[in-house]
Amino acid sequence: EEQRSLLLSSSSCFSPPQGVRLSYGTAGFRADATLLQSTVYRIGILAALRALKMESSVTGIMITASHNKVTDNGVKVADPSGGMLSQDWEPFADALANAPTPQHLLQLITEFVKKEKIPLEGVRPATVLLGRDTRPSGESLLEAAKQGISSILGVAAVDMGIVTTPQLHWMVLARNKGLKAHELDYFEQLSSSFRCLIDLIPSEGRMSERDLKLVVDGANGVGGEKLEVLKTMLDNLFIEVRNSGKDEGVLNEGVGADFVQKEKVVPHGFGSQDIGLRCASLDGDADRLVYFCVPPSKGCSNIELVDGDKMLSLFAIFVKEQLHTLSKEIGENTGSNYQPRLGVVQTAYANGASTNFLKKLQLEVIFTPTGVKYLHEKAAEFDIGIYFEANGHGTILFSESFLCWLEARHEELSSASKGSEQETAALRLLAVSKLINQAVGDALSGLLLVEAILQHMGWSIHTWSELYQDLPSRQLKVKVVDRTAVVTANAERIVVRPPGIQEAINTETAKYPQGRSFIRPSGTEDVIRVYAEASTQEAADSLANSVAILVD
Ligand code: NG1
Ligand code: ZN
Repeated sequence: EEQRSLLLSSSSCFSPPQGVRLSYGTAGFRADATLLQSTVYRIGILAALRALKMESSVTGIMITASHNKVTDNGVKVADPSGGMLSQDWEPFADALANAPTPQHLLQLITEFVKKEKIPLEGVRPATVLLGRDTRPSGESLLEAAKQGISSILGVAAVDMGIVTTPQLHWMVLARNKGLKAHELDYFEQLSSSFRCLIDLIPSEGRMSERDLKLVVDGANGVGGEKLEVLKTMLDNLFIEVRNSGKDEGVLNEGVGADFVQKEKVVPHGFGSQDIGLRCASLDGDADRLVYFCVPPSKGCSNIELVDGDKMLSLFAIFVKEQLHTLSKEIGENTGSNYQPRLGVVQTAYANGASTNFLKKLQLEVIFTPTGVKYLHEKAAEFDIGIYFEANGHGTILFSESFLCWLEARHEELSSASKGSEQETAALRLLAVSKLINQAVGDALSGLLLVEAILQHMGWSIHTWSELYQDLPSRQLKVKVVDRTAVVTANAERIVVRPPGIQEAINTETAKYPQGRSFIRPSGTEDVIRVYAEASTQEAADSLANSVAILVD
């Protein structure tokens, strides 16, 4: 009864916006910030219930609209695992967001609590961690989330302040493992595992000071701010942060990983003074990362882009090399028969050249639909699963059982053959598992891993970039009345509805050497996305255009 009246009174302060239907898409709810008060309040309730349902654990709420414009905002929930909200709760999120009145809302909650058997009374207190990016609207939305959380008895909200999306997910995971989970602990873990990887580099590989310089575009968001702190804890890497959000620049405007990857031009604040330097770009909430080089001459405006596919390739090469070393025999010791399963996960947007490259490395390549939650889920099926979206979101997942085995193997090796290449390889893999965020893709930890591997290999960004040549590609979007009319299969690579379209796409594609094209409804915008690649840019553009006409 107390619970009922608490919910009724708090929800009466948050009426949903008129005439808009919100849906929990691939990245939570996103909309113009002025429309989100009631949604965020209701997600506060959901995150609190989720924490109770999962045996009074810790869940999280992140308020961000990532790479979208500064006036937008959004909200997503982190599950106790640190990953995205379990997909079977998404319909409940939709229903909550769209409930027209407090009475409807209360009824929905009552039914859901009953159906899911969520313990409301006599339970251990649960916690929801709250974070937000630098958007001005974040402050009041965070208040709304707090109101939602505290309208569920037995659940406390803890405000982590302005953090990157991956930091918030990391904190949720760390808290549920019973570990220290403050921002300083995060920085400490990243910087110490980075140092460990650097210390394990064979001495002949050391780079010159100039090669240790990296210029980072912070998208005028939270990532730049955090990197300014993190970089002071690093030796052997000299980071200059631009677009850190401290000066004039606007969040994501002409800057950031999404802009750089889609437009293939240098972000604001970069220019001819950076020719020859290694540059990287974060997105607005620092869960995406791309690398790039400023073009050598004025006439050529296209940057040399090193995207998520190439990060995946770099990580895969390094991990594979360590696994190989680890499996080598040492003298009489036959090593171990255990063969860890390494797999890589991509989406249809992965450049075809990257998929070929990975297959040539004899890696198991799996495809999933767009959306981190799908990639993450697949990667978690391997002992070591590496996933990346072409746009720069990705990470490496290590299974618990593999890490246990690796710890034990390392113990064994360090007593039998300390300093052997096998022992060093085990140490490297352990360090990678600590450096790379196990909850979600993380631009800051990804960046440190890239830097450590480049130093290990003694590679410049060009050597890395030249692992393979990207096929020219083009992305278009087509506004449609009803994007749900397009239904896809086979990890979005085939259209099954409306009938006939796939055949027409096939006919167009067949006209182009190395042609590949697909369409899918966006999960975050009201559009159909068109993707095409072919052997030349002109061909990719022309294929994309003719497929777009089929959609219209
Ligand atoms: P949609 O709108 O479903 O294409 C976009 C990105 C995804 C992912 C989500 C969430 C592309 C083609 N799609 O999804 O990769 O990042 O946003 O932010 O980049
Ligand atoms: Zn993002």
